[in-house]
Parts: sequence; C-alpha cells; structure tokens
Amino acid sequence: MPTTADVTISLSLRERMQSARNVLVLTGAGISAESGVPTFRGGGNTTIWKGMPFDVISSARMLQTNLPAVWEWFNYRRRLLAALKPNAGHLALARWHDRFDDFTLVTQNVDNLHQLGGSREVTELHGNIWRARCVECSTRYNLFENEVVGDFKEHEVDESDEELPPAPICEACGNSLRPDVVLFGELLPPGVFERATEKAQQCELCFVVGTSALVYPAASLPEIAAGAGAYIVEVNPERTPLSDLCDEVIMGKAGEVLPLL
Ligand code: BJW
Ligand code: ZN
Repeated sequence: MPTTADVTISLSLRERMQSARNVLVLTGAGISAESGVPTFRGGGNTTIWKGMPFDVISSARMLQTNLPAVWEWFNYRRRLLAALKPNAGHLALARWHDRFDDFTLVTQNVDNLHQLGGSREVTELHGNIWRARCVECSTRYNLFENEVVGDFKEHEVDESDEELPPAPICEACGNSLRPDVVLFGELLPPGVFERATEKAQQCELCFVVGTSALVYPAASLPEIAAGAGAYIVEVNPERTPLSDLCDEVIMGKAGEVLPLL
C-alpha cells in the first residue's frame, strides 16, 4: 500500500479523481484542527475538561446525571467556535459538490464549519453544536450566533464550585433542553446512518479525512465502501486503525492536502 509522505498526489489518484462520478468523504475533527478547533484525540492526547475526559462529559450517562455540566461544556465549546472560520480543507470540499455527479459529505463533526465553508447537504452523523432539542418533545432550537432562545442564555465558564445554572427550558412543553448532538452510548439520528451506508455502498472513491476512526458506527463507513469495491484514501498526519484498509494513505494536513486534489 503506497504511503505518500511528501504530500504529492499519485497519478492513479489524479486519474481516479478525474473519472469518478460517485464520491463520498467522511470527515472528523482533524479537518477543523487548522481552524483552531481542538481534536478529541491525536498526538497521544485526549481532551480533558475540568478533570473529565471528553468521553465522560460527552456521554449519555452524564446527560442523565448532570445535564447542567453537559450544557456548560457545550457552551464553552460554542464560545470557542464562534470566533473560528472554515479552513482551506473545508473550502476545497465545498467545491467538490459541483465537481462530481454524486458527491456525499458525511461528517462526524458538530462544529458547522463545513456549512460555513459553503458545503450544502452535509450529512451530520453526530448532530450540530448550534442546535438544542427538548429531551421530551424533541422540539429543536437554533443557537446560532449566541442567539438567546427561550430561557437559554450563554453563561460564563465558571471555574469556582458555585452551582451551575440549570439547563434551558423548552418553550413548547417546559421540559429541559439538551445539546442536539450524539453523545457516547446514544443512537445516531434515525435514518442518517442508513442513508450514509447506502452512499458508501455506491461510491467509487471514498476519502477518510481527519478522523482517528475509533468511533463506531462512523468508522464502519469506509469499511463498507471498501467492501463494496471503492478505492479508499485516507488524509491524516497520523496513521489510524483504518490505514491498512486504505488503498492510499496521504500523511498530511487536510488543509494542505485537499486543495491539491
Ligand atoms: C488531522 C489534522 C489535520 C489532526 N488534518 N487530520 C463497537 C465496539 C465498541 C464500542 C462501540 C462499538 N460500536 C459503538 C460503540 C460505542 C461507541 C464507540 O464507538 N466507542 C468507541 C470509542 C469504542 N459509539 C457510540 O456510542 C455511538 N453510538 C452507538 O453506537 O449507538 C449504539 C450503541 C449504544 C450503546 C452502546 C453501544 C452501541 C455514538 C458515538 C457518538 C460520538 N460522539 C462524539 C461526541 C459528540 C459530541 C461532542 O462533540 O462532544 O463525537 S465522541 C467524539 O469522537 C465526537 C467525534 O465526532 C468522534 C470521532 O472523533 P474524530 O472526529 O475521529 O476525532 P479524533 O479527535 O478522535 O481524531 C482526530 C484525527 O484528526 C486524528 O487522527 C488526528 O491525527 C487527525 N488530525 N490534525 C487531518 N490538520
Ligand atoms: Zn419540549
């Protein structure tokens, strides 16, 4: 399996890019790293927030036991994101919508940067950090641009032991709102993974960009594409558990590699 360490694009891949009609891209946190969004894992590190690994605070269990803490973690992340912009990797993929007859962009990211970069029809496997939904009636709320929604207000991150503000309340039914993201131990939104699977089975060329490929079911999409005969290309400065399955591994940053393609 060729590994392109100096970020030159193989002739075979160039030719495939020219002839492909049906292309699927799966992205992860790494594509947003060059925008300044911290990744969850990578480089031997795991994101820790207030002493909690992210898979503890971003979990179904934490939602049940401490919803205000979950809100605080997501408020903190939204505040970080508000100042960040899509990078050359997001912008390159946005152009691919017009380049291929059938282009599917599937992201595990909740940061909305693909959409801000001009991508349309983004399949969001893990939801979107700029939405909230009611735990009871599932009414959805838009949190864009720090908009105040219902009782929801942004709260400063408080390092003290003071009691956290309660979760915001649903205007429709009075129950609590939660971030509209998929936490560990939760099911993906109905139908979303099924549609992505269908596209993975149909694509000729599949790119896996900036994901550690550790989280399922997202990481199974390139496996499904490979099983159906697609040519798989990974773009990541580090190898992942999927690297051996790939036909080509381009070891580089998404913002540098994708514009070259
Ligand atoms: C660059 C770069 C640059 C750096 N350019 N690259 C099978 C076995 C065991 C467990 C399971 C299983 N199937 C399912 C599970 C349970 C679990 C799971 O997968 N666990 C594994 C960790 C073992 N999955 C789930 O719980 C899922 N639900 C589910 O399966 O439901 C059924 C079920 C229910 C109950 C029990 C069992 C099954 C839901 C998963 C939801 C994941 N949610 C999160 C948090 C979202 C909210 C939030 O934002 O906080 O989603 S977790 C976190 O990881 C986030 C990400 O979308 C996801 C993936 O991470 P990603 O994108 O790969 O980022 P990193 O940081 O890991 O990697 C970054 C990469 O970028 C690195 O490789 C860098 O090298 C690279 N990079 N700079 C390109 N410039
Ligand atoms: Zn409600």
